[in-house]
Amino acid sequence: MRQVVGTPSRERRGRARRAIGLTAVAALLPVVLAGCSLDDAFYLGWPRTRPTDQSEQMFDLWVGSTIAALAVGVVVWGLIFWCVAAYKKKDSDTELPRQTHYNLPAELTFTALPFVLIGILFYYTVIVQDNVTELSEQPKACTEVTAFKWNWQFTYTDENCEALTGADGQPVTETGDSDYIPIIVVPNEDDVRFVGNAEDVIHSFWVPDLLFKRDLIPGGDAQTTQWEVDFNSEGTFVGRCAELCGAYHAFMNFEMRVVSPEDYETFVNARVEGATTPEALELIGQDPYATTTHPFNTDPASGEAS
Ligand SMILES: [Cu+2]
Repeated sequence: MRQVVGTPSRERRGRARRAIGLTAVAALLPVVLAGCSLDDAFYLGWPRTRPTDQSEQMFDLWVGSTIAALAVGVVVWGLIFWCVAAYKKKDSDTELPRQTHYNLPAELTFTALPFVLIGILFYYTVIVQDNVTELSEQPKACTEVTAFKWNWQFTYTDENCEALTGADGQPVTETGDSDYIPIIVVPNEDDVRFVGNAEDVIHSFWVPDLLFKRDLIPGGDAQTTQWEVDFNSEGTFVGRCAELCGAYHAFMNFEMRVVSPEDYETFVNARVEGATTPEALELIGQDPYATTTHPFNTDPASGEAS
């Protein structure tokens, strides 16, 4: 026998209000406890600056997916709470209500709808992923990235990714050590390529603002990996190793400077002619040393490394 839903009692309304209040507090707690502003909460941990076209596309994909997931969530939560409220067992209920198992149209809908949603997400993911992994026929600039325990070496190259030779007859490189954060300078242009390798164990090139990381796997040419980005703004960004590679993995930082193409040209020419990185950076009006991170003392005796 189907029961007619009666007018909720005052007590029940009070309980509902308390439940809504508790839900609101629970939703706000993470924001308050994490010490974030409401503005930060809506960024969901993503960096504010996204200096490449690829990072903008990835951010848009994430925001779109989150909104779609929230919309599905609101519908599901709405249906759950509606059922709980509308079909709650009342004292006057003496029989089970009408049972509606095996409703074929409803079950077909619930099966087909997720496939449609997954299909839409898959479609946009593939488009963005293709753009992120795409390589141009001819990059506008190229740099070699070599990771080793526990630092980075960058080798400046021409547009064909052939190492540039300096005044001393050696490749023009930038190498970090325990006292020096290496700085990689790149032009604010489209199609800037990186050619990555690892010397010893697996490392991972990661610039959080680019929303991009790529594992660097030892194994010589067979494991060489390449990626490209289209920069859309200048700036200074911290870089890190994103693969747990050993004792000083966490200290394996570098800095990326995105400068105008003219400054990049001036910088690279100065390096080829024998200037050090700090000297060449000062020549283009940049800070000579890293500003986003600093060297860590890796001497265990100092106590700072732990
Ligand atoms: Cu590493």
